[in-house]
Amino acid sequence: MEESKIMRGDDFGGSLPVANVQALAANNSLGNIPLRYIRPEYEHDVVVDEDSDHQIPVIDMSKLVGAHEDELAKLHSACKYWGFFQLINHGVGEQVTDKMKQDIEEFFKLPLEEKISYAQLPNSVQGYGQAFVHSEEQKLDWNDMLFLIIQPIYHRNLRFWPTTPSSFRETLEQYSSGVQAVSKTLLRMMAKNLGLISDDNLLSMFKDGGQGIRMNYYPPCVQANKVIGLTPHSDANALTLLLQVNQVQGLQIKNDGKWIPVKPLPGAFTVNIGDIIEVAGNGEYKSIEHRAIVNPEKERLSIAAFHSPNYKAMIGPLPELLKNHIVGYKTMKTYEEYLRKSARSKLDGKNELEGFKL
Ligand SMILES: O=C(O)CCC(=O)C(=O)O
Repeated sequence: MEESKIMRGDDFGGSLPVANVQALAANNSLGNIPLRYIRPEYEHDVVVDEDSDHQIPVIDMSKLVGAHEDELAKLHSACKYWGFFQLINHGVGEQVTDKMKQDIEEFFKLPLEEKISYAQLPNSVQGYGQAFVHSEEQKLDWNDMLFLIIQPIYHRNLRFWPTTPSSFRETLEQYSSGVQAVSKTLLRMMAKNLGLISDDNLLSMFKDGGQGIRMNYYPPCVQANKVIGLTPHSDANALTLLLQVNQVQGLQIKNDGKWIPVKPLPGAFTVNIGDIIEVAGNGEYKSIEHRAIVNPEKERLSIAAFHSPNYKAMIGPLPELLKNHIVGYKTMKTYEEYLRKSARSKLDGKNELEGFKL
């Protein structure tokens, strides 16, 4: 019994049930936003002009695969100095990404009664709802989401997989295998760039690794500058591939103490380094805080695909990288332990990873 619960990712701590934000926004044209969504703590944050040249690097995957040394060097610098980049020519077909966008837009348009048939259950991280809510006092994000574990297959719980639109499951299946292949290739390139003699030293951690997909819906908010779509956080996984679904921007990343708005290129994935790569690389690559803001007039949707090591893998700085360096991080006995801890905490910048720094 206990084993099967763990196998389905069902006892990661879940999230307390809170109001559906899409319904709240639909009934709230006057801007009377409940206090739990008002976030004065972000009021004085410095945000760089979105037309500034200070933008995350763009990496061309077709050149990486073609072993262009310049592009590999560009990737290394993007991972080292930014922890974020846009990936173009990644090889996931437009018909796959477009269908994924279309199906998730259709899902979020369904009546609330239909969507909540896929609602999270107590103690489950999967399903439709809101994540990382652990106390009645906690401030809330202006966001609803559908989170599904895709890999390894025995962690799936089809109970939470929408059947409307009817193509949803097949579309998600195709999309998830596309982005997983991209993430594997990127990890291989990163292993090379980190100077690992064999990429297997990094990739062995990812055998039967995890993939979770979080589909975000940010309704418009008349007091958009007072709420936050997604609290600043770093990702507790290895590598995230984000697809912006509609034309509304909202992702911001922290760089040098300021927030930089990301302007996604058509068809590109926005890729970011997660905590696990920061630890395995002994800090050479950094996982970066990011957040999502809300638009006053338009809804915004995004799809984040999180790629992680095997739940049973031991995670620490790779010994091969330590020859002339001081060990910067503690070793996690298993990745699962780290994941459980972060799933049971509210989002809070890079706080979870701080506890592993030496
Ligand atoms: O919606 C976005 O742009 C960010 C999504 C994200 O960071 C997440 O789902 O963890």
